[in-house]
Amino acid sequence: MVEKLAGSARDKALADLKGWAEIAGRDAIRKEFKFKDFNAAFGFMSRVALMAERMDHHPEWFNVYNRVEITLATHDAGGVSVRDVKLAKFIDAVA
Ligand code: H2B
Repeated sequence: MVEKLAGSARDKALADLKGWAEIAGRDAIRKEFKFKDFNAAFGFMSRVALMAERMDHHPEWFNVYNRVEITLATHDAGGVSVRDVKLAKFIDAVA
């Protein structure tokens, strides 16, 4: 089972991520993405969805037209783990 990140390992991992913010009152990270239109937003979501399935690690997300809000947390660990950091980096690479 994956452990949630803590201490200096957590600080270092989160410092590597650009634009991802910790959520108040919950151990999770969040970022908002804006695209040209719905087609671009949904194309992005499709690429993330395929990777999420491959990783068996899934985002919590909300889409309205060209805007996608993504929250990442590892439910099995009750917080942010290396899996979230890995998925966040993939998401940033395809955005
Ligand atoms: N996604 C996320 N974000 N956290 C999890 O703990 C998780 C998941 N667990 N996707 C996976 C699926 C688990 O429920 C299945 C049974 O492997």
